[in-house]
Parts: sequence; structure tokens; C-alpha cells
Amino acid sequence: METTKGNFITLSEAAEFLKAKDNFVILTHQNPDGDTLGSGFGLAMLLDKMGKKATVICPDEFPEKYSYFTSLAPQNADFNQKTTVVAVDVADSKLLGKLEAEYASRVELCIDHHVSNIGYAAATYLDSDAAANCECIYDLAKALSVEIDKNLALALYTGISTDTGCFRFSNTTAKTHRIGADLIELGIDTAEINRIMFETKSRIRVELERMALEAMEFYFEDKCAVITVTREMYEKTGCKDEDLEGITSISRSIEGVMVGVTLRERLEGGFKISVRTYPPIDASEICKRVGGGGHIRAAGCQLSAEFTAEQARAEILKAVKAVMEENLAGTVTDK
Ligand SMILES: [Mn+2]
Repeated sequence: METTKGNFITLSEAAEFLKAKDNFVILTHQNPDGDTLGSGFGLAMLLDKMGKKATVICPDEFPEKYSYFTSLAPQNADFNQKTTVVAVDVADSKLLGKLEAEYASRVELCIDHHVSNIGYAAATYLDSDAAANCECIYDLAKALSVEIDKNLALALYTGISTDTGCFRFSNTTAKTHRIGADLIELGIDTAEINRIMFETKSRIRVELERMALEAMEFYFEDKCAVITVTREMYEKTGCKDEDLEGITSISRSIEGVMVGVTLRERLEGGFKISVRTYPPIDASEICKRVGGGGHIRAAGCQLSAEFTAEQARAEILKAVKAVMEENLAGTVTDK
């Protein structure tokens, strides 16, 4: 198949592409979540069922609760032969993190659901209506007539459940539920998966949340709540970045808050910023102004080590204010 940069292809073209190759490297995004891992290992299982070889490569270590993924799919790409590089749930080659230098220009197929996908891959299958990228992998399995077994169902369900906050977020559609129902019928223990994903927190995580809540700040008539997780908090509690999944949901769970911002200081310096919003505020637009992107209600961006916490906060708040004024069609006062 002839492909050019930024070439967006259909589901059946993506299926044909996978059929035509035999030896795959599958890349996930940095700070991996359930959806990128579910997509990666799910795709590896799907390819295995087609008699192909694949290995999943993740730029960062992944949270302990996802460790079961590694046992689901054989990791058997042949690195002595040419490998075909596929990225899953990776909207921008920057999000390949440590793998960017080696792989950014080699991604032949990107399978993604982020509306902000920049088209860095030679070919991109994008379904921005999909709540989770695992819905795209499910659709590919159907298009390729690959039977979904219990292990594949487990991987895909984990991705869908985590990206939709357990089927609660506004991205959840009737199709999301239909796919979920189909996967449940394959016999997976959804109560157990969701308990691990949503109800279990480590003690050190709770300690860190306590500190972060204490330092929480409100802006713009209390419509914006900001949580800053500092390096000092990591040191005091022993938490690592991967212990903090889902922390972004705290600020927006507060009554009256329309924009929840979470700044996480990175151990190597700089800040990872997550923005969660309620209608009509566009989180993707806020983050785009600070060099990031994402979905309409959940987006992110990063600031380099040149920024102090105060400067990073000021930078993102400037974008929040501008987008709030635009989306609410009125002025927003600072306090
Ligand atoms: Mn995703």
C-alpha cells in the first residue's frame, strides 16, 4: 500500500496492512495507561492468532496493576528481520518518550482515537468517536475475522474501562457499552478488573493525595481547581509517577469546578500537566495553547525544566482563562 505522511486510512485498509506484514513492533505511549497497554497487548494477541510475530515496546515501566498484560501475548518479534512498527493510542511522536529518537520516523501504522493526532505515521487509522483505542482494536479483530478469546477480551475491556472511567465519562457511547457487553460474554471477571483499576489505592498514594489536597488552589470564581504534585511530595511519600494514575479526576470532582488542572513535577525536571473539563470547556484547546493536545474533555501538555512551579501554573492558567472566556462567551475574573 502506498502511504504518505499524514495519510489517514480506513478500518479495512488498516486490516489489509496488518494482513500483509508478518513481523511487528508495537509501541505504546509514555506513562502508559490501561488503554495504550490494552491496545498494544491486544493487538499483539490478535496478530499472534493470525500466525504473525509481535513484541510490545513501552517507553516507561508500567504500573504494577497492569503487570498481567505481559503474560497474555507471546513477545516474539524477530529483530534480525525487518520489523513493521505500529503505534497504538499515540497521538504525537513526542509521546513515544524515550523511544522517539529511534522510532518516530519509522512508524508505518498508527492506530489511534485522539482527535488531536498529528499524522506523524506513514498511515494512520483514526476513530475519534471511539472512547478508547481498544474499541479500534476490537473493530480490527472483527474486520479481520479473528476470534476474540477470554485473554484478548480482558486486555480490551481493561482499556475501555480505564479510558471511560468505568463507562462513566462523556466519551462513553452506546457502541462502547455494546463492545463491553460482548467482551463480558466471553467470561471475564469485570468486577475484579474494575476493583483493581478503580477502587484500590496504595497507602503511599493516599498519603500523597492528602498532601496534594491540602495544597489545592482555586481560580476564576472557583470554576478552576489546581492540584500541584511536587517533587517534595514524591520524596516524602515514596510515590512514583506511575502511582498517580487517575489523580486528575480529583480536582474536577468538586462541585462547581469546570476545569480541573493537575501539575505533576517530573523527577527529571519540568511539569506534566493534565486538564479535565466539563462542557462547554474544551480541554484540548487549553492544552494546545501550551504545546499539548488530547480530547475535548481530557487533555495534557508538558513544560520543560526551565519553568518553576509558579511559572508553569501561570502558563496553564493563562490558557485556561482564555479558553474559558471563549467557551463561556464572557470575561472571567481572576479570583
Ligand atoms: Mn486512549
